[in-house]
Amino acid sequence: MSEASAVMDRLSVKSYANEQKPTWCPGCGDYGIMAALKQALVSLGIHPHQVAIVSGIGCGSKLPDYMHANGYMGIHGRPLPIAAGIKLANPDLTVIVTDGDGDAYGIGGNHFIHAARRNIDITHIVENNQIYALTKGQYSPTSDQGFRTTTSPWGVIEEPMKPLELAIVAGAAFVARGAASEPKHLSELITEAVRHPGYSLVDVLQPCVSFNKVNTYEWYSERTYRVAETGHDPHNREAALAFAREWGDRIPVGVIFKRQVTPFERSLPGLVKGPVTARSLDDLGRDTFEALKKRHS
Ligand SMILES: Cc1ncc(C[n+]2csc(CCOP(=O)(O)OP(=O)(O)O)c2C)c(N)n1
Ligand code: SF4
Repeated sequence: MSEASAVMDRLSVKSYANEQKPTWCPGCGDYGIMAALKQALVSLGIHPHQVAIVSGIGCGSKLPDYMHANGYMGIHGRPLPIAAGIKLANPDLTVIVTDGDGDAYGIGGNHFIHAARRNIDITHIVENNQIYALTKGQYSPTSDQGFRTTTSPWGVIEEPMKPLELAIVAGAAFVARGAASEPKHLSELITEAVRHPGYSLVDVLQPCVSFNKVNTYEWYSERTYRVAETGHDPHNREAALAFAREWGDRIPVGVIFKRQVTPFERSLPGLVKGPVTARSLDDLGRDTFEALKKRHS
């Protein structure tokens, strides 16, 4: 074994470290999420060149910058379509999206629904702090009713979105919730999510210590309980929907729902012969290729 490949084989969380110093506030829940993600990738035996981490815009969306791996920061709300393109071009790559609740469920809400429906094999980790943090504390789609913020000085009027319920109803293959304060449990959830074929959502309770003084570490820990300890079978859709709707005094964490699907890319006729990036243009026939090029130029 060469020295280079021996180094490659010594996979540890340090393999994912880079020189960038996070600009996250001390105590931000995003640190725990990044630690959990690194640990999950190590547990899965995935090397930095075998993964692409895609994000949008927001505090949580800075994560790809802080990891030594392929990464792409897109525009606000658009990481899912970017991740879909990356996965379709490179089906062997592990593709992970990390973004905030505003990015995922607000401006990116339509992409969220269709990612769940389409079931391309990607894992979506939502850093859900129930606030728009990067833009300094406006209410988000998951902010609780009555929550006072800069854009809701008299309290949020509408009911919050229930992302787990929406993901299940839209067709997601795997739906889980974790907590940034429990990185070991969270890394187990991410590991299972990455292994599960199709679109996998891991919604994470992520305290924002600067702009959300209500949904704090204490607030979450007083309410969360492990759904596995209730004997829940995540294949039971009706039971899963009931857990997905539960929010308030008790908040379930763990694998809420899963079902077997054939990921979209495995049924795509254009990919039957393998990734297009790995095929010769001559596969198409030189005349057909030139005719297509002419027609579209
Ligand atoms: C098209 C567009 N609209 C609005 C913004 C401004 N903006 C930047 S981040 C952000 C919200 C971020 O909130 P969230 O996704 O919940 O992430 P967090 O910062 O809380 O991690 C907004 C509205 C933008 N950058 N682009
Ligand atoms: S503002 Fe909130 S979400 Fe952003 S880095 Fe600070 S604690 Fe984290």
